Formats: sequence, structure tokens, C-alpha cells
Amino acid sequence: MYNLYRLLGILHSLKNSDKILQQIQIVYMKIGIVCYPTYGGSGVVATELGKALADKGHQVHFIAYKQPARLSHFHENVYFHEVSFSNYPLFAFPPYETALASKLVDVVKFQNLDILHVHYAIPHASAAYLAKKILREQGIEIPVVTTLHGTDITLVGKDVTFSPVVSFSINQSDGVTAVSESLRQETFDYFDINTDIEVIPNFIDLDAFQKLDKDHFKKAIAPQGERIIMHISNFRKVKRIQDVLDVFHRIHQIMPAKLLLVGDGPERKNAEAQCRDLRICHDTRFLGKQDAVGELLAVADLFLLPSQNESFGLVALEAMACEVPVISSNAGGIPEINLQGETGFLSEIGDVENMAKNAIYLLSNEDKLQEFRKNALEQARRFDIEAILPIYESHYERTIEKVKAKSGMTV
Ligand code: GMT
Repeated sequence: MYNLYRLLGILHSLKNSDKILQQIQIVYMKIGIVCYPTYGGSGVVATELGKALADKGHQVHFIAYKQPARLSHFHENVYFHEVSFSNYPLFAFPPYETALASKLVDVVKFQNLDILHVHYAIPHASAAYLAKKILREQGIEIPVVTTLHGTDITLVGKDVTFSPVVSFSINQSDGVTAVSESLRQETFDYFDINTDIEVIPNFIDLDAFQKLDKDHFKKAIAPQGERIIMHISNFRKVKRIQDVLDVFHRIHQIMPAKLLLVGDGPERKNAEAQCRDLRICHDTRFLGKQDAVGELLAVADLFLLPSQNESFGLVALEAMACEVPVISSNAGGIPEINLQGETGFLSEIGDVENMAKNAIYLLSNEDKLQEFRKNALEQARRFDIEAILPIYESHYERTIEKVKAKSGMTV
């Protein structure tokens, strides 16, 4: 199948391009993508990657328990296969992993997939391993790539409940990628890993995230020209929402400012209570879950990301693409995207004093703020999806070749 697609790719190039020699290397693949369908970072990355691969001519099959949040429009090269599982009364816990493995067997076999790319190790990597073994019994060798996103390693994965299965299934994957150097290192630190891990950073679609002219919206939020500070997250403990409010409180004491909080999650109740205690509710708005994040970022002067842990911090990259400097903690992979004194400032986790000092410095100095805005966009351009996509394609091709050579079978 892979060879047929390779040939089709070459024919397509010959038909459509005058730059034949440049195009002749195009290899179209049939790719299965497994992900969580929610708004969480890993699901967003998986969906955007799949859509971009489909735009390039690959055939992409999403496999998830629900239609992924960002997969709303029809695309001729995109397919969706829902993992449904029985709620038989015997099952106190629905057996998602078993249902997923069975679905993977079915989709690989009947759609003739060339490769499976699973996002988030738990339980996707182990379900893929099981599917791979079942398919091998039937004479099909399917290469599996696992992408580690962060919490699957740093928060959930290293928990003893999961860690032996996580290490095993990472080691059994034919290709492994991590979204930052920091996550790669942490994976080697926490687990007994005997395979390579390639860092392929997350990416941004600069057409979807760019500074837009939203002056009418800005006036509605900040009618007196107040500074607008923004935070977007799933409001889990790891995001340290209490620090967001503490930093904003300090900024608010020095200058007129508004805080926009986007997203929702378990910490929202505490955040609302803290907001009342600090008496900043009149200048704070909880906007809940929002789809048009780019439009909201268009009005922000500064983005706050004080996380306890963050393998990458995709949302900081989205802010930077919209020319919004970032005040963040120095956790995990954040320093790989937010550059100290250039695109924003980094502080020790929990050092709200320092974060507020840096924020006030930037917000009180219009020239500096403009300079940081420009730097932020320049940095975001380094993570342009156009540059990152070929790295994934190359990883897939090398993995397919490796599995082919190892098994002696035609993939
Ligand atoms: O923490 C989140 O926002 C969700 C979480 C997830 O598991 O999907 O995000 C993780 O993956 C994102 C995409 O690769 C990264 O940008 C986030 O930094 C990472 N979250 C953590 O490491 C806490």
C-alpha cells in the first residue's frame, strides 16, 4: 500500500507541477491518528497535524471516542472512526483500551493504513501495541509512532499505577517523539527507556493565529484604555490559577487593568473565591470555554502562564503568534519557547512577586512592549506548521522503512 501511495504521489507530482525534480520525492501515506478528542493540548496538536497532513494529500484516519473538537469541517482526505464501547453492567470501568485496540485492528486492516500515530501514551501506546501484535498474527506489520505530550509522562505516567505499562509501550513503539527537549529528558529520567526519542516541537498555523484588528472588542472590555491581561487554560491545579490572580492583583494596584480568564476546569470555583477575596472581580472576567481563541488574544497586552509543569505550553505559542508577550514560570519546556527578556519574562514557579514586577515593567513601557510584541511574533514563526510538518513526514517515512527492513515484510 505504501508503495502504491508512493507511486501515486510521484504521478500526482508529474501531472501537477513543472518542478518535477523537486516534487518527485512526495510520498503519500495512509495515516491513522489516535488522540483524545477534547480541547486539551494533545488533542489539538493531533487534530491540527492530521488536517495539515490531509491538506498535503495524505489520507488521514482519526480514531477517537468522539469527533475531535477541532475537526468540524468536511475534508476529502479526512476520515473519522469512532471507538464505541459496551456499557455492560459487569464493567465498573468501560474497557476503553480493549475497544480502541480492536478498532485499530479493524481500521488498519480495512483501510490499509501505512502507519499509526498515537498521541498521548496512556493508554494509546499500549492499545497500539496490542493491535500491532494482533495484526502481526494476521500477517500485517503496522508501524507505530507514539508522541509524548507531557502529562502522560510528568503527572500521570510516572504514577506507579501506570509506569510499567508506559515504559513498556514507549519502548515497543517503532518511533517515539516528544514535544520538547525538556519532555524528552524527563522521559529518560523517569522511565527505563531503551529507544530513541526525537524532539518534534509543537507548531502554529500563522494564518489562524495572527494579530487581528479587534478595536471594537477591546473598547468593550477596556473602555478607559486599561491594559488587558489574559490567561487561557483548562483550570487544572498544574496551571496555578491562584498565581494568575495574585500577579494580576499586584498589577491592578499599580495601573488600571482588566483580566480575561478563558477556559474552565476544577480550579474555577477557587479562582472565583480568590477573586472576591482580592476584590478584583469588577475587573476580572471569566469567559469560560471559547473556540475563537485567536480573536480573544488579539486584544491582549500580556499573557500569563505561571504553570507548575508544562511540557511545551502551546497556548503561549498561540499568544506569541498574536504578538502577545508572555510572563511565565520557567517550568518544563516553557523556556524553549518563551525567551527571557525577548518575548517575555520567566520566573521561578510560584514567584508571583517577580512575575508582577516583570509585567509592570513591560506594561509601563510602551516602546519595550512593542519590541517584545515583535520578538514574540518572530519567535512564533520558528514554529510555523509549514516547517514542522515535513519533520513529522520524514519521521513517518523513516519509521516505515525501519519496520519494513526489520520484518522483511512488505508494509
Ligand atoms: O495541560 C494541558 O493544557 C493539556 C495537556 C494535554 O495533556 O493535552 O497539554 C500537554 O500537551 C500540550 C500539547 O503538546 C502541551 O502544550 C502542554 O504543555 C502539555 N501540558 C503539560 O505538560 C501540563
